[in-house]
Amino acid sequence: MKMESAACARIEEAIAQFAIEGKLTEQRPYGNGHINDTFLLVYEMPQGGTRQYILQRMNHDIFKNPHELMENIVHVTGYLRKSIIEQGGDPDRETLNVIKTRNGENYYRDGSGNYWRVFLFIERTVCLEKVESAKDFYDSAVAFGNFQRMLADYPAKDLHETIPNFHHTPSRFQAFCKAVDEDKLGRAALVQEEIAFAKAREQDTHALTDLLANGQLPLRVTHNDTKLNNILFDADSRKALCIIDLDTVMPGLSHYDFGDSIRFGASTGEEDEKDLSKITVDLDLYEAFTKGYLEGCGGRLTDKEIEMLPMGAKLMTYECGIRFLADYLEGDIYFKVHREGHNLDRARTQFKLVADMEAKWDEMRAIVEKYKNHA
Ligand code: ADP
Ligand code: GN1
Ligand code: MG
Repeated sequence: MKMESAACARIEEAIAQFAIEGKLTEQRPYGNGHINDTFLLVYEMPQGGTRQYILQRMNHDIFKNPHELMENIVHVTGYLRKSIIEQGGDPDRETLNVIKTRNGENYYRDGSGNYWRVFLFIERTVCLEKVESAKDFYDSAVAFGNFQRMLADYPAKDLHETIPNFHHTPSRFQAFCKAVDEDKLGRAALVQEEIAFAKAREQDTHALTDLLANGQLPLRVTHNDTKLNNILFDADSRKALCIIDLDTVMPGLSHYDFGDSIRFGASTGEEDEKDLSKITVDLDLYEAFTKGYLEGCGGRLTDKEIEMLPMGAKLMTYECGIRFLADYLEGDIYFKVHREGHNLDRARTQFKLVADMEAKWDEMRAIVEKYKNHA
C-alpha cells in the first residue's frame, strides 16, 4: 500500500517514540498485508548483533478505535504469553509482543492523526500466501485450534468489538440489501444473477447467530481473520509458529475461525480467480483442516459447535461473497481493488464455493462427524 506523504513524513517521529535499544540501521516496507502499513526496522545493538522490529501504521479508517484495539491485543497476547511459558514454549516467537512507547503507551498517535505500533519481529519464519500442501493447512488448523483452546477461559465479554457485528451475517445481509437498493453506481443491473443467489439464501444468514442468541452456542474469543497469511511458520521446522494480525480478535463464534480458514484455504483457486471452473472446495483440504482444528481445540468445543462447523464454512464464504458484492455496488470503497470488476470476481468465487459446499454438504458433515472425537 502506498502511504500518503503526510504519514511518510511522520515515520521518523513515530519511530523515535518507542522504547527500543540500539541504533536504527535499516527501515523498509514489509509483507503483503492489505490493511495496515507495515515496516521492518533493524537496530544495531551496543553489545554487537542486530535486533528487528515490525512497525505498523494502523488503519483507522477501518478500525475506528485504535486505543481499544491495542488494549485487546495487549491483554490477549499477555494472557497467551503466560500460557506459552507454562507449556515450555518460546513466548517471544509463539505470540506477538507489543513494544511500548517511551511513555509506557501501547501505541503512538502523531500530530497528523496516524496511529503507530511496534511488535518484536519474529525471525526465521515464512508467511504463506496460499496453501502449498495439506500438511501446511493441517498445521495451520492445529495452530488456530490451539489459539481457541488457550483462550477458552479468557472472558470474551471483556474484549472490545473492534469492528461491531464483523461476522454478524444477518447485519451483513442487511448492509448488502441496502447497497442493492441504493445502487449508487447503477451496477445492480449487471449482477442480477449474483444478487438473486445471495437473496435466495437469506434464511441461512441466521443459522449461527440464532443459536448464539438462544444459548446453544457459546461466545468465545476468536481471531476472525484466519487467512493462511496470518500465521507465521517456522522456517526450519515448517511448523505453524505464531498467529499474527490480531486486530479483529474479539468475542465471536468458533465457526468464524474455522469457516474463514476453509473459505480461503480449501478452495482450489485464488480468491479473485476469473475462471470459475477452477473454483471448488477441495474435500481433502477440508478434511485436513477439520482434523487439525479439532485436535488443536483439545476438547474445548461443545457437540453443538462441532455439529455446526460445516455451516461456519458455508456462512463465512457466503458472508465474504456478499461483502465483496456490496463493495462492488458501492464503488469499491472497502476492499482494495487492482482491476475493473475485482470485487465482483471475488464475490463470484465465493458464491461458486457456496454452491459447491451445498452440493457436497453431506460429505462435509460426515467429515466433521468422523473427527468429532478428536475434539
Ligand atoms: P495486515 O493487517 O495489513 O494484513 P499484518 O499484521 O498481517 O497486517 O502484517 C503484514 C505482514 O507483515 C504479515 O503478513 C507478515 O508477513 C508480516 N509480519 C507482521 N507482524 C510480524 C512479526 N511480528 N514478525 C514477523 N513478520 C510479521
Ligand atoms: C480482509 O486484511 P485481510 O486481507 O486479511 C478482511 C477480511 C476478509 C478478507 C478477504 C478487517 O482481510 O474480513 O475476509 O479481506 N479484513 C477486514 O480477503 O475487513
Ligand atoms: Mg494480515
